[in-house]
Amino acid sequence: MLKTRLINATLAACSMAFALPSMAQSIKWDMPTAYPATNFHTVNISQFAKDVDQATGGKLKITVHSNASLFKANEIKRAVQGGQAQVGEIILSGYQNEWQVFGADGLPFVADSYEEAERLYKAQKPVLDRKLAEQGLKLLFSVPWPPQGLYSSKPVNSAADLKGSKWRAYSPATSRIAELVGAQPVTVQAAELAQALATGAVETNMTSAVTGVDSKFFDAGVKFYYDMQAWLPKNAVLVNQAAFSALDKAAQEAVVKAAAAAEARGWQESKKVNESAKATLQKNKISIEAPSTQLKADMQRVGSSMLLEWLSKAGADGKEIIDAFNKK
Ligand code: PCA
Repeated sequence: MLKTRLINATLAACSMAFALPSMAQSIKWDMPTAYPATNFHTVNISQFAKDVDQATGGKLKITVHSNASLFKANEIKRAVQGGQAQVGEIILSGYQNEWQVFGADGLPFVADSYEEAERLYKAQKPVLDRKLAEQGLKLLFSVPWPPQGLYSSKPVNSAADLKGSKWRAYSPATSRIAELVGAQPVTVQAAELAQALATGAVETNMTSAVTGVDSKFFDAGVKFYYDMQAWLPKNAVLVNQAAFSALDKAAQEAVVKAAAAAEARGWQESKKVNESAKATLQKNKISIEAPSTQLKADMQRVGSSMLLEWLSKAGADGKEIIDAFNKK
């Protein structure tokens, strides 16, 4: 009798010892991003983290590390793959050298409106999912940057005006544009762009209106924004598959649901912020202009040769995407 009571008491104590910490403990994920806390992508991601916290009753806490503070832009994917971070945001086209398909949305004038970007995403998604699964990763959501235009401190009327300029690149494709127009490509992540412009390490670059505002291009002598609407590169939030699988079913569902909401919200925000950012550039004396016929034709020629190069490197995966995209 005494023995039974003792055993019961011991068992109870044991189960308490195991139960208590797991009740009190929440799972903590780190989430590196390469963009400033006020950028619309980061605001969207912070809302995603909040939604997950709420839906799981605080069981899954995601800490967002913005502005490349935890890992540099080009290190984030490897960090999530290796489990140093459980979840993170990358710019897909930044990783084109690893696998061509990542760069499908970084090709000039292939998908150059929100509507086309959405169709390209649909065509790209199954191929991306396949590859990421092989890498132990899962795509949670993807949101485009606003259309990419050309910034310069001097007027640019044709590609010839870009010759020899120090051209900032954020991806293999933006480097390739520089090579094709005879500029000098320098890779600079967004978090270091303001400084690179201010010191003269960078003179020209293609990015969105919103990055021009984030990095205060107007304070660094940039005077012109040619609204070329050349492509809409996407950011993607990736989760380490093993970290995701370790969650209980309810938490997994909460993450997937919050991700779907973040994706829908992000696409809407991207459109909105493009308009407000252009207004801010203008207010700060950056002249927003349509590209000249010559500049447009020159850049379209650059785009056509880049598409051919890409198709030859991207093989069957690339063909699958472009065929699906062209089907409408
Ligand atoms: N801003 C990011 C990527 C594309 C964009 O619009 C950047 O300039 O790094």
